[in-house]
Amino acid sequence: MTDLREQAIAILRTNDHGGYTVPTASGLYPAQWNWDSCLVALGFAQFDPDRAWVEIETLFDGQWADGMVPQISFREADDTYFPNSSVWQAGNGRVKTSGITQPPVAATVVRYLTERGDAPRLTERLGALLPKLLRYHRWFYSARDPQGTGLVSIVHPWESGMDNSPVWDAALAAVEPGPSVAHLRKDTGFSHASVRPTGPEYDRYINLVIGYRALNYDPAKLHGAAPFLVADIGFNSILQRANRDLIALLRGAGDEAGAVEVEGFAARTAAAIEACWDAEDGFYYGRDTRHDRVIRKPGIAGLLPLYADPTVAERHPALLRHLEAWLEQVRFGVPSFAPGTPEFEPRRYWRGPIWLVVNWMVLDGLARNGQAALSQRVLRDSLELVRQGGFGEYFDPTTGEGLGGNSFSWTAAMCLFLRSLEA
Ligand code: 9WN
Repeated sequence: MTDLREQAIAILRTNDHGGYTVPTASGLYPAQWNWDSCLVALGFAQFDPDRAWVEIETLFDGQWADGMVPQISFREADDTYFPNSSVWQAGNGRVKTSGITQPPVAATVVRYLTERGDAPRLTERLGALLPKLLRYHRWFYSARDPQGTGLVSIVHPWESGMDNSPVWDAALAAVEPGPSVAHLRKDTGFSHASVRPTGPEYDRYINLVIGYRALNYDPAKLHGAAPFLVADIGFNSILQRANRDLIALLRGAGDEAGAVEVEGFAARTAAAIEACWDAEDGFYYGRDTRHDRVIRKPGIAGLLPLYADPTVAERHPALLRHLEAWLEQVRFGVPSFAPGTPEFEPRRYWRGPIWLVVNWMVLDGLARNGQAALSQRVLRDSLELVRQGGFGEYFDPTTGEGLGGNSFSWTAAMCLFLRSLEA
């Protein structure tokens, strides 16, 4: 058997479709996905720094004129995916895309690549990307937080990256299902239906797309009209971390005005995330913006303020107790939803399984918060999962079995990247 590193590199090379990496070799996702690409760049950085930058540069070629960076850029035949480009009918004139976004990890990854300092033409490339990153962050605050609350809202569960998390159950149930799309689904031809989102969830996912398409994905209309409008704690934490990384990049490049502008965003978001702390439960919860209520569901997103802010553990040690209690109930960490709750399903997508990309955010946040032992525990579990379960899309926390798509790019990338963090 070849070494894990060699296997991971081979997966990224195979899934490299020329300047962008498809999420899996299986055909399940025949396009470029936003946060997949950014996180995959962390893997490429371990053996081909130039290729890591290319991944991000290609992603930003799909950026819209208003600054949004789409969830999906369709760059090849996409008939094995539903909803494909002919359903979305969106793009920027150069690239066909979906009409929504995904968790903004780009600035964080670009900072990492910049600090490594090992890519060719680094200053020139960073100079070209920085204005695009700044426009992306501005877009969030104007399009998705028009009232200036400090929390941006997502308009579709797909934007969270954690599609069928129990955190969305109530907000999604309030969305009209529209006609059944069971006969159009392609995902269940690649993965067993029992580990994918359900039929009623898919009907609503697509009905939201059809409604937004009718509005031309115009942000000025979407925020007011979106039947699903949620200020997710995970999404905002990822944005906040990216704000901090963007400030460092802008200041490093001598763009003081840009840095001060993003500091303004970050100050609002820091205060708003802190207001999401629930002292009674000792956990962070997001809000259903549309129905003006707290979403009291313990998803892994509630741990991500650790990734945004290195002072969280000191202020809220109760958050760490939650994580420890979760880890006691499973064989491997970190489950995507609290084990022991009625909603927890260890094999169904974002309702319990482990996703290594989120594990990285949790363990990175723990390390920055001075929690070395817990961080090492999550790091060890993550690498052990790949050793035992292979390069699946996600893993069952009770058995370690790899599930979903195979030869998965971000799992391979995390394997390479996390190995570089081992003590
Ligand atoms: C919709 C590509 C993407 C990931 C998401 C994951 C899944 C898509 C789908 O696959 O979502 O975006 O069709 O199921 O939930 O996080 O980016 O790997």
